[in-house]
Amino acid sequence: MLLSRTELMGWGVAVLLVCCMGAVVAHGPFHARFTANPSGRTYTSPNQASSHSLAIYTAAGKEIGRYVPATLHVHPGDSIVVQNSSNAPHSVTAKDGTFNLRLISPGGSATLPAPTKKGTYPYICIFHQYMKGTIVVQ
Ligand SMILES: [Cu+2]
Repeated sequence: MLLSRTELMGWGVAVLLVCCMGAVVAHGPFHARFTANPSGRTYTSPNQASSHSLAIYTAAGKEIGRYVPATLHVHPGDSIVVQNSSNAPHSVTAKDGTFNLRLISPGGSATLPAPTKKGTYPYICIFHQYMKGTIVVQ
């Protein structure tokens, strides 16, 4: 059967699309996610870094925000996902300079690697210095 030029182009585009999708499935992030843990171990075993959540909410009756939980306990090298659920930009800035998430937009999030050294790390928001929290690495 003879195909018109338009039909040939249509087939060409279709084949190209299928190839691209194949490449994404075989080599893309989805594939990596399913094969990164072939041993079947869970991500919560004690030797692996775990993830913690730190939220920033608008404080009731106040204009800006507060960290929840105010004191977060983690292990060295864990990751801390900071979700800004308030109405203003904030930072998570260690008083001793160990870490500094400079700016998290309202509705945005950012990941802070926990310090590798055990200790107590008080932090503030550089925009609203009365906002205080503490990360305890133990
Ligand atoms: Cu702030």
